Amino acid sequence: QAPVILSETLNGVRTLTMNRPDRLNAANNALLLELTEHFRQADADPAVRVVVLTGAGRGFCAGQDLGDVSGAGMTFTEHLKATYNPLIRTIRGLSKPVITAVNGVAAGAGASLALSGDLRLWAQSALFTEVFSNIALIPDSGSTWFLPRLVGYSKAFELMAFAERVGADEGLRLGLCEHVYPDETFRQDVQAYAEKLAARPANALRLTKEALNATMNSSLHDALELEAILQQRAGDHWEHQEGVTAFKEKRAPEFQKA
Ligand code: T3D
Repeated sequence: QAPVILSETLNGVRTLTMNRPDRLNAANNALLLELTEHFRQADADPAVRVVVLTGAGRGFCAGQDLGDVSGAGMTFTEHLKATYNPLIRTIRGLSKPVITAVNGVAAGAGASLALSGDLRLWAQSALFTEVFSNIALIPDSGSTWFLPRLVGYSKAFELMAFAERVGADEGLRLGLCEHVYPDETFRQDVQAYAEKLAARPANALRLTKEALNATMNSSLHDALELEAILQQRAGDHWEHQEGVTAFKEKRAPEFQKA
């Protein structure tokens, strides 16, 4: 049987591919648990500087596998707490940047996954839909947190209430993704972008993520306090010295040392 998650690493970029293409990579328990484990492994592996999440075939992820709603006899609450919630927390808490590379349809919890990346890259044929209300469920796996922060409360509610389908051009306009690339070159474009990110200072980006995630819920006062603490940790790191030295020597900094 084919693995539900494919993993490959190239030039510091680990690409995790959800691999149930005949179901548009709809998520069953095996996919969710294995994906979480792959993210944890990538976090612990010093060879990995950036993680990319994408889907095999024409879909990114069609959300919960509807042949297996709420997963093997669990209540919805139990299921979310055992599978989706740890996955989303792991992605957002990862000490390395995560790129969600949305190659096709991202529906339901698949839309939440698409939003969960630090950076979101879409193929021209990407399609985003908070499809939950079509089956009279509420958006989960972080959508109620991510989406209003990107598009505002009322637009988020509209997308959720009507399960509207958002294509790449509108997704870019709404800020659901940072860049859209042609389908034909999508994988190469994502890899090139990820390699550029991998060349940035890893320690500083880890601390930047920590600060950004904390500020999502904090006051300006708290954000300033935390910045002051994390800046010390960035400034004490060799990367900072390299950046300053490179500036003075009028050369590009080298952050990606073996
Ligand atoms: O605890 C809990 O369990 C609650 C958690 C809930 C989280 C959620 O994600 S709820 C939302 C679940 N997802 C959906 O409701 C999406 C259902 N799918 C669709 O609406 C459409 O398939 C899409 C909009 C995603 C794509 O449409 P289209 O026309 O491009 O493709 P299609 O023909 O509908 O689908 C292709 C195949 O994938 C098809 O199988 P077939 O006929 O070729 O054998 C279809 O049944 C299958 N598929 C698509 N989505 C799912 C799925 N199979 C199982 N589960 C799916 N979610």
